[in-house]
Amino acid sequence: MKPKTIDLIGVPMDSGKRRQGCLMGPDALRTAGLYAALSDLGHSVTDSGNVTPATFTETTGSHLHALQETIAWTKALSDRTDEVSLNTIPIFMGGDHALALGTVRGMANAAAQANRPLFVLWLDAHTDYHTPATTASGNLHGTPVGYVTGRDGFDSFPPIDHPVPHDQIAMLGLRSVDAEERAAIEGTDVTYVDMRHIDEHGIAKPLAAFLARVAQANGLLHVSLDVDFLDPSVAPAVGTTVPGGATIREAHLVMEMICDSDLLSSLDIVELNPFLDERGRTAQLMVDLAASAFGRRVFDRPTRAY
Ligand code: 6HN
Ligand code: MN
Ligand code: MN
Ligand code: MN
Repeated sequence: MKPKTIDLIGVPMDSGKRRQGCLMGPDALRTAGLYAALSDLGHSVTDSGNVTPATFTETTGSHLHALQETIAWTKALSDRTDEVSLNTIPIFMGGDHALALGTVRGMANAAAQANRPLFVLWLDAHTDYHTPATTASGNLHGTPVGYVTGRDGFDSFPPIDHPVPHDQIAMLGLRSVDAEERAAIEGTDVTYVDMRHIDEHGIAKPLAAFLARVAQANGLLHVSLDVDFLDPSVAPAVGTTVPGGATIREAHLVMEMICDSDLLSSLDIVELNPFLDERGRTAQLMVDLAASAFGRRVFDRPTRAY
């Protein structure tokens, strides 16, 4: 892979759900050596520090948790993402998955500016396709895909000027989908790949097909990596553990294929809760996965015939 310019952007956002701790995520990724892992691969890396939201006043009486704070973060993050040059690859170090309301909205604006389609690869146990009206938990980290596709009900959030078309989204790793999400998403062209499909057919096939579509369309590719994509036995530092997730090797293969495609334009690493980690192993795994997406290999070339 040719050397890239990478911008590490810390997003200590914790408002997307009630269980706290993701605000420590950016510093855990820094401590686990994200900067060095990427610069050792020959890339030009900058750590731009952390984003902060504007001040907000929380309203009470809503079934939505920390609504105003999440709106403030969404504004700050989409403004920050609007600014990124498409010659730079931002890595958003979360923070919980509600940060994707802002990062994907911002990338959709940047893509529209450049007259290119934005594709989104969602690596998650969950579809995160709720709206403020359908979420039973009231946790807005369950809503970013609903928001960026332009679903109704996000009234006080920044308007979605460039909705991401459903057929430009692929979800891998699904195994916990609420009834309302399922009913809504089944009628769309989202490529949703659940764990049963991965068990039966492998993870490479659906991913290769999606990456081929991105390349064909000269698209930008935003990847949103939720820690709970992985099985909790190997990635315990997350509040929303769901057994039966991707293995370490499946996750590395995904990242290696993303690297080979040379299509990656932005990356979220989300839901890392260092308070729940075991001796930093989840933070370390996330750093290693990021390194795989940027060219870390055992060998550069396949073995010769044997
Ligand atoms: N995530 N569907 C559940 C809810 O509360 O709406 C879980 C959401 C998980 C959110 O994966 O970032
Ligand atoms: Mn803007
Ligand atoms: Mn998620
Ligand atoms: Mn999840």
